[in-house]
Amino acid sequence: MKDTNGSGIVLASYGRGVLVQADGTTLHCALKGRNQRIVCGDRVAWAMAPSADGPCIQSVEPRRNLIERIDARGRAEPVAANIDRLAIVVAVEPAPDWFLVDRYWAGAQLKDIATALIVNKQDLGTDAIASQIAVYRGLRLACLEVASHTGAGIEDLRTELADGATLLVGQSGVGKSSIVNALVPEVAAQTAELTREAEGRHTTTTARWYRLGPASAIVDAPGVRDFAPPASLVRAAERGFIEIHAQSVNCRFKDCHHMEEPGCAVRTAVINQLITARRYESYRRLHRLYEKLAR
Ligand SMILES: Nc1nc2c(ncn2[C@@H]2O[C@H](COP(=O)(O)OP(=O)(O)O)[C@@H](O)[C@H]2O)c(=O)[nH]1
Ligand SMILES: [Mg+2]
Ligand SMILES: [Zn+2]
Repeated sequence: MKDTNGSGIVLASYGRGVLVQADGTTLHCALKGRNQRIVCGDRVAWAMAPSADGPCIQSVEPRRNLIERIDARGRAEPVAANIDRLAIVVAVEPAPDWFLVDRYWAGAQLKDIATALIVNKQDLGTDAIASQIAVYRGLRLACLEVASHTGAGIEDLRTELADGATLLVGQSGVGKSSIVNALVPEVAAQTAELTREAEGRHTTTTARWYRLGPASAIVDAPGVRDFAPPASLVRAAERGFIEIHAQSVNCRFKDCHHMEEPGCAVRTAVINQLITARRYESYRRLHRLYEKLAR
């Protein structure tokens, strides 16, 4: 007999329903109401609803965290829940937007999520970006070089991601989906098919959750450029920049924003090249963005 209820994890959300990985099977589940907002990574309970002609979501477990992106109108839009690690993907081609990398890292820091940098397309060489990668290594950010096309570094990456759920972010074209394909080819093909069926042609920006191992998963999240900061931290962008946060204890004013204030130890550190000017510029941009969001 077929199960009439159970629990599972949401692989993708497509507006009118969600794709759920239940025990040994994958189900399309309808949402209970219009206001039920469910994202990939959510743990849910489902049941066959007599009124509906298929399984329906009954409840959602409390989330450990929720990653939200900022949409074009400046509003927070949920992307994925229960994330343990952010993996920022870059490549020599397309040329990296380092401000974007800094904002991703800062967004993760503000949510207490571990971060790693994946340098993909190693087969094309990495000379053009080596100096910037050295900056991140110097700041103790884990950096892994891989090539999803040749398989180079993929087994090391698998080991690195063996625990918990990792959210992949990065510019379009850096190879996020190719990395998922290199790690879990069968799962990737199956999930793509199942979500295509349900989504139709329109949605290309839905995050998708792929099981990696018994206790791990990888989430491909296209179209994420800025994370919504936790409201409580809107005025503390500096916590996303470890080297700026470290210098801030020496600023004259305790609530220094490191913008124009006199006696700012952060600006002195930039002049003395203890903080790279580019990272400081990233901080200033993020600070302005958060101020705009707070208004
Ligand atoms: N040379 C090279 N190209 C790659 C590699 N990984 C992905 N690509 C190419 O980069 C392009 C974008 O890949 P895709 O996975 O769609 O990127 P996404 O937009 O980040 O998901 C495609 O043309 C891939 O074939 C790699 O390791 N080496
Ligand atoms: Mg993709
Ligand atoms: Zn300061």
